[in-house]
Amino acid sequence: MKTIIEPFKIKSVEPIRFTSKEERIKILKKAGCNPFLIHADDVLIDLLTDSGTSAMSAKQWAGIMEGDESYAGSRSFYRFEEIVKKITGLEFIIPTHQGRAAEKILFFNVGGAGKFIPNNTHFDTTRANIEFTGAEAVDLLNETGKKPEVKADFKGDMDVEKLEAFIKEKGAENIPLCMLTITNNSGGGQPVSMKNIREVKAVCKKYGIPFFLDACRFAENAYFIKKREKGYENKSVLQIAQEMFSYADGATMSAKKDALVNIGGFLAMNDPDLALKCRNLLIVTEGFPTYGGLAGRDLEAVAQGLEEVLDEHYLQYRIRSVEYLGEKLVAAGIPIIEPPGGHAIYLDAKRFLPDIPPEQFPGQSIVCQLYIEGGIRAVEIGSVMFGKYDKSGKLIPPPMELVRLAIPRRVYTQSHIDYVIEVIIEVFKNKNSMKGYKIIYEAPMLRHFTAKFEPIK
Ligand code: P70
Repeated sequence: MKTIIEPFKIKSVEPIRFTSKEERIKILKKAGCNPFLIHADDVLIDLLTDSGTSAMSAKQWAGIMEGDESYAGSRSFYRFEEIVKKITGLEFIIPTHQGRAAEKILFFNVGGAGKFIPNNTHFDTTRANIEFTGAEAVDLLNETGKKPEVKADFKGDMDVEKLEAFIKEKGAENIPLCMLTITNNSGGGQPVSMKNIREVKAVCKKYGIPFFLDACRFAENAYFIKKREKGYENKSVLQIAQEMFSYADGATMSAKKDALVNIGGFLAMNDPDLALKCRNLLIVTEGFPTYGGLAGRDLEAVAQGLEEVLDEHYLQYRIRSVEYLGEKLVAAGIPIIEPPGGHAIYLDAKRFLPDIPPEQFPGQSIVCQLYIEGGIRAVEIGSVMFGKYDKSGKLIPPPMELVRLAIPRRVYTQSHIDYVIEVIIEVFKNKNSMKGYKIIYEAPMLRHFTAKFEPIK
């Protein structure tokens, strides 16, 4: 087979700024060793997130001009609503400015003290929005999904037996809804199988619990199903996505991922009473229900992006380019979550730096070194992002210590990725000189965004 190429040509370019290693050491120190606090102009290759960082297509930019900015009943809203309905089959489509706004509106209405929300793995904002209402966010990932070194097709699957046991233990009346995050971001961008979606739905149905998808990366998940699950090889990605959503009673989506836009999201559901409550809250906090905190042009770009993301040449290139990065790192002996996920490669910091314990944040150490060595910005997904403290103030670490290299959609070429590979190999070679870190400032919630660190002497 020939090389899988980028299925686009480049019409507009944006220069990136080169800095010296000495400059980067100073920049990082000034930013409290937290890449979230570095100016983007000081970053050479930005793999902080695949969220809101996509390159839009010429048609999306044309849509920006076409956008209808009417306050109520905008034409762009109806185009957006039509495509979201076509993909999800859901009845009530509520635009929001991004994923967490959809989460806030949903959980404000269904959450609260004494309630539990299960998921394969909640992402940070979902967990935070649930906990903010006093409810508990519970992760019920299958055991294989927690083992970075074990290769399996659907490491994002929920443990269905655990789900049923959990419902029996807590009582269905205390579980206002159950979620599945597709693909499972905190667990390595791993897909969820159609079989698992069906089984989770069956358990939810048995106990009368609504089932929601966190659908940020639904198209990437659908493509993995096409490639890996028997019976789906000849279906289109659209058909697979439609089947996935056919089991759902609702969905939240950050359009900043698989809708290929820089801002946007939605909340969708079939329950008219819940939709009414959500729309009423939307009006108070986000905007009128036909724009939900977005401009008409943003809705137009989302609608166009949702059409483009289902193109199988695009998805083949997308999944292959992430896999390419993963393959080269594995060949160099660098520990990553295998197999590669859909939107990112996750370095396994526990195996990368076995001598630095979770209390000294091995993932943060790698993140800092990648920046110093090559101007690459990555993000820690481990004890910094998900660590909790017990009553005595001791860290309770999450199951994995990871560093995520998220690949923005349609932004970097193969030579950018080759450079990233060279830098990671260089850092890995010199890993014995790397230090642990300590936190010198942290906020009470979502601390990773603003925390400050210092290397341990
Ligand atoms: C990411 C961003 C956002 C997200 C998600 C899932 C599965 C909901 C949301 C919220 C967040 C992030 C993390 C680190 C650095 C920068 C940004 N994920 N559900 O990169 O959506 O951001 O639109 O409110 O992944 O994974 P939104």
